[in-house]
Amino acid sequence: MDREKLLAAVKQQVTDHRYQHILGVMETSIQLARQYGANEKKAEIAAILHDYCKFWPEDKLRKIIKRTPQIPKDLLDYDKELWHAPVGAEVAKQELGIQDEKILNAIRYHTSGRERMKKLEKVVCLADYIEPNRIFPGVEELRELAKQDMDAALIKAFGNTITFLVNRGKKVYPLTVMARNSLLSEKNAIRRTD
Ligand code: DGI
Ligand code: FE
Ligand code: FE
Repeated sequence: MDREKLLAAVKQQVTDHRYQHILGVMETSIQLARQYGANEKKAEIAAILHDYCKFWPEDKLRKIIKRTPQIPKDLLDYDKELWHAPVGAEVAKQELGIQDEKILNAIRYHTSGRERMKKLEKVVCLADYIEPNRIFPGVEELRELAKQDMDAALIKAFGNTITFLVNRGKKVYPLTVMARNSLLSEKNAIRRTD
């Protein structure tokens, strides 16, 4: 499917407000992909589809997680806000014909992150935090950092999310902690070879 068809398909799944967010993530993903050398076309497709299942009922998401061998079951023990990402990747593959594993992984990990994230995954995950419609304390700082250093911006973004969850007494999904640790290790490795 081309961009227009995918956009039309997504529009039917989400609210107008969420659709504006998706257009913002799409534009920001293309910019970040261009700046940091990821595939712009793949970034665009992953961004368009990243929140496809955002408003699917909790029960429907739970059922798909339970019956899909590729989706880790431990997700069910964590915040349901995490669920739309891996389910979105599955639906993109089964219903929208997306075969490219890099695109599917960018959708799959856009919320949780993961260890050793690929460039396309970083692009969509960071774009999701900083797209122009996002308003939260510290977003301007993240936008500035994203222009200088994508990894540093993601470390800050995951740090903010982890702090937010801890301050509310909520669990943190291990992949998010691993994503941040892994980005910090990548940075240290670069510094050690200086
Ligand atoms: O779908 P969006 O609202 O555009 O953004 P998202 O997919 O990044 O966000 C989902 C929400 O998930 C975010 O507000 C924080 C929440 N959340 C709950 N538990 C976790 C979590 N996010 C991460 N990264 N890790 C968690 O363990
Ligand atoms: Fe999302
Ligand atoms: Fe999003």
